[in-house]
Order: sequence, then C-alpha cells, then structure tokens
Amino acid sequence: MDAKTGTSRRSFLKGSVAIAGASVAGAASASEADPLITDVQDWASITGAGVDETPYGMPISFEKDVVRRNVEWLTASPISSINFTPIHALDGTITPQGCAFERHHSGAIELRKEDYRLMINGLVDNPLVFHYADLERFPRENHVYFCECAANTGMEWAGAQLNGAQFTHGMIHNMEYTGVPLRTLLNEAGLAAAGELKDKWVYVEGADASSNGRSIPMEKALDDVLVAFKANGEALRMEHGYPVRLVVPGWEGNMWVKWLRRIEVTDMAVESREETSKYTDVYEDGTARKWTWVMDAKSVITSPSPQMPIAHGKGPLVISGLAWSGHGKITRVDVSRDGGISWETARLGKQGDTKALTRFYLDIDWDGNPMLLQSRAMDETGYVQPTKEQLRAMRGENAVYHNNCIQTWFVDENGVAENVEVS
Ligand SMILES: Nc1nc2c(c(=O)[nH]1)N[C@H]1C(S)=C(S)[C@@H](COP(=O)(O)O)O[C@H]1N2
Ligand SMILES: [Mo]
Repeated sequence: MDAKTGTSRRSFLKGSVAIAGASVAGAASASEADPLITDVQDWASITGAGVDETPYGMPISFEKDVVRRNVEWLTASPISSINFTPIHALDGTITPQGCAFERHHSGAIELRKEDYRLMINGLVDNPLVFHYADLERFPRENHVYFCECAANTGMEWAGAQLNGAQFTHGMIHNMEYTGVPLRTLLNEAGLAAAGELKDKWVYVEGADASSNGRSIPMEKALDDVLVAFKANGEALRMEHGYPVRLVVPGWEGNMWVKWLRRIEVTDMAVESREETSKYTDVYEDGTARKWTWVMDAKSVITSPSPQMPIAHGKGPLVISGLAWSGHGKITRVDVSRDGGISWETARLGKQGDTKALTRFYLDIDWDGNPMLLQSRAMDETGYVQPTKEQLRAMRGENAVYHNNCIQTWFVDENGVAENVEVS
C-alpha cells in the first residue's frame, strides 16, 4: 500500500494493463482468460533443443522471410547480378552478414586463405607479396561503415518502380570491419619511389574473373581505407570477398574490391571499364559525370513501407528508417507525413557514426488517415538530401547511379503502403 495515494502497487499494474488494452487496438483486455497464459503449453511440457544442435546458429524458422532477394528481370544472369538486403525487416544499424546484399560481376569465388596472395607493386620502393597470415601481424583497427552500390535506387529515376524498401534501397549493408589500414601496407612497401603523392593513384583489383579494377586517388588510399578480413567479428563470408576485401568508407560500393589480390601505385588513373563505361552517368547532352566516388547523404523509411504495412490500426505507431552519408556523420533526419509540406525532426537511435548507417525513429499517435511518408537526411557538412525534382533538375533523367533523392511511401487508411512519387 502506498501511504500517500492509498493505491496498492497491484491495483496500479491492473489499471495500466486496462489502459493499454483500451489504447492499443487489438490488445486483449486483462479480464479475459488467455489460454496462452493460463494453460501449460507444449514448449513447457517437453525439453528443448540441446546445446550444439546447430553448431553455427541460423535464424529461427519463423523469420525465414527475412532474406536477401533479387529481382530476376533486372539482370540476364545471377552470376553478374545483385540482390537486396531486407532492410524493411531489420532494426538497429548492423547488417548480419547472412542477409547483406551481394553484387558480383562474375560470381562469388571460393578462395582459401592458404591460396591467398596480395601484391603491392608499381611506384613503390619494394614490391611486396603478403600471405593471409602476414596481414594478421600488422596492427589492426575496427570501424563500422556502410557499403552502398552506386546503383542503389537507380531504377527509380524515371518514376516510382519497385514496391518495397528492400528493392528500392536494399543495395546497402553496414558492418563492423576489422582490418589493417591500407596506409600501413603502402608504407611497408615504401612510397619514396612515388615522389610527390598528391597526384598519385592506387589501382586495386580482385582475384575473381571480372577483377573489378578501380583507381583510387592516393589521398583517399592514405586516409581511411582498410584491408579488411573480418566483418561483425567473424571471417568475411565468401560472397563479401573472403578472405580479404577492401573497405573504402563513404565511397561507392564498386570500389570495395572483394578477394583483393593486387594494389598498384600509379601516376595516373587506369580508366578501367568499371570507371568509364560503368559507374558514370551520361547527361542528356552526351557528356558524362565521372569520378563520382562519394555517396551523398540519403535516407529511407523502412517501416511502415510496402513490405511492412501497419497491421495494428490507429494509435501508437513507430515510424523507423535509416540515414547515411559518405561525407561523415548524420546530424539530423526529418520526417514528413504529408508528402513534404510539413516536417518533424526524428529521434536518432544513437548518435550518428561517420560513414555508417544511423537509425531514426518518429513515435506518433496515428489517427488512421492516409499519409505520404518521407524522410530527409542532413549530414555534418550541412548537406540536405534533395527531392526527386531537385535531383532531376541537377542530373537529368538519363542517370542510373547515385540517386539519393527523398523517397515517398503512400500509406492508406488500412495501413497498406505503396511506392509513389509526389510532384
Ligand atoms: N572482386 C570484385 N569486387 C567487387 C565486385 C566484384 O564483382 N568483384 N563488385 C563490386 C560492387 S559493384 C559492389 S556494389 C560491392 C558489393 O559488395 P558486397 O557483394 O559485399 O555487397 O563489391 C564490389 N567489389
Ligand atoms: Mo555496385
């Protein structure tokens, strides 16, 4: 008994259950007998799975729909293709490796650590070859970074096309990498032979048939690039470049070379296929936008969204999404419920990390009226995510890559969401 108010703790709890029952539609009233509470259930009548039943755990079967998916008509063959992270069904910021999108130009390869070699050659004092075990003997660092394919959202330039955040925005993953700074390995080989470093490049390539070669300016190579061999604490998965991949924070996914086999210091860019005929955007007048390395600030509401309709009716609703910027930290995310006329500032799940996904939430009391949901990210440089109109005005409608415009979901009175465009 509380001496001051005369209420007992027990009656307070009963009262709060009744209130919850009244305000959250669908929650059962505490007075009805619920067999899930009153009856002994099967799972309490027998013993469960013993340890070691699954030496490496998989998600419980009830979550079997939370998987990568591809869109078959997008590419001719799964060998040179892409699938999408189920971002609509995840929360927090870390992407489990098992559902992190894959993008291969010639399929994922099985490369044993014993057969792994990494060569550094070109304008270096001593060309070197590292075995896998050698890399583990250099001082290593841990950093969380997002990796976004430059083609993410690329199908949406002309109009609203794919119905689901997984498909419109799922060419992204966010992991904690363990690796050796590229700077350390370049210094081990020695850069005196390169002379003035300001206008030098490194050309990086993979061991797969495509090789996926890219030129990276030396300034970036010496800054925050990692030669990584662990993600989220464990070895990289085959599909993400086991045993070693390059991590190029904030820059387009194509530069994150998997199965990294060679780093050449050069005095000019190689102008490889992946940085000329691909990963460039042609304007209407025929000229191309090139060296578009940084992924500009972007965000998307992951729930509600087409694959995550509102199932509970009106009342308390958690609107949630992801924001990121290749220029640094996300400082603010705004959410609109009326297609961009008015905005409310969302709550960040935690302070944004540099070049990593930031989770945001807007906790509302939904009145059951239709909504045009949008989110707008801002980063520490002051950059504000553009509308689709603003982006088209800058780039035209011919582009494929680097579509970072504001996304709109129309949510009807039943909570069903659809990909739409507002003008
Ligand atoms: N060796 C090699 N590296 C590669 C690729 C490839 O096909 N081969 N694809 C690139 C592209 S286009 C992207 S978007 C990222 C995707 O990384 P992920 O498969 O781990 O998601 O890897 C990049 N690195
Ligand atoms: Mo990519």
